[in-house]
Amino acid sequence: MASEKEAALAATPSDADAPTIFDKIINKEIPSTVVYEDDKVLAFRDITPQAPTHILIIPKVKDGLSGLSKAEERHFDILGRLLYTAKLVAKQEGLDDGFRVVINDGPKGCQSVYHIHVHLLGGRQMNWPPG
Ligand code: IU
Repeated sequence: MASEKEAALAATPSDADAPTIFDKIINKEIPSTVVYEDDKVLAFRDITPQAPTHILIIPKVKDGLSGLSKAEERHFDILGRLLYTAKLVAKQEGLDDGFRVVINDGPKGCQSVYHIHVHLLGGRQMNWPPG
C-alpha cells in the first residue's frame, strides 16, 4: 500500500464541492467506526492509524471546505465546532495526558482526501518537529 505521503502526492486537489470517499462514510455507504456524531460533525477511527488513538473529525456538509486553505468567514462556526469536537472526543477516549490535532492541507501538507478533516492523535508520546 502506498505511504500516506505517496497517497497525498498522488491525490488531485479536487473542486471545492467535489464528493470524496468521506461522503460515502457520512452516508454509511461504506463502513467506519464512528466514535461521535451530531447533526453537524462526524468522528470516526482512521483506517490507517498513526497512533493508538487516531480519529478523524469532519463536517457532514463540506460547503466548499475541501481544505483549510479554502476557509471563508462563513466557515467560522464549523471550524470551531471541529476543534471543540476534537476536545470532546479526546476526553471520551481518555487522552487525559495530552493529544495532538493536525490538519493537513494540500500536496505539501500531505493532504490526500479533499474534505476538510481534523486528525486527533493520542495514546503515545508525540515528537516535535513532525515529519
Ligand atoms: P490526509 O490528511 O488527507 O492525509 O488524511 C486522510 C486520512 O484519511 C488518512 O489518515 C487515511 O488513513 C484516512 N482514510 C480513512 O480513514 N478511510 C478511508 O477510507 C480513506 C482514508 I481513502
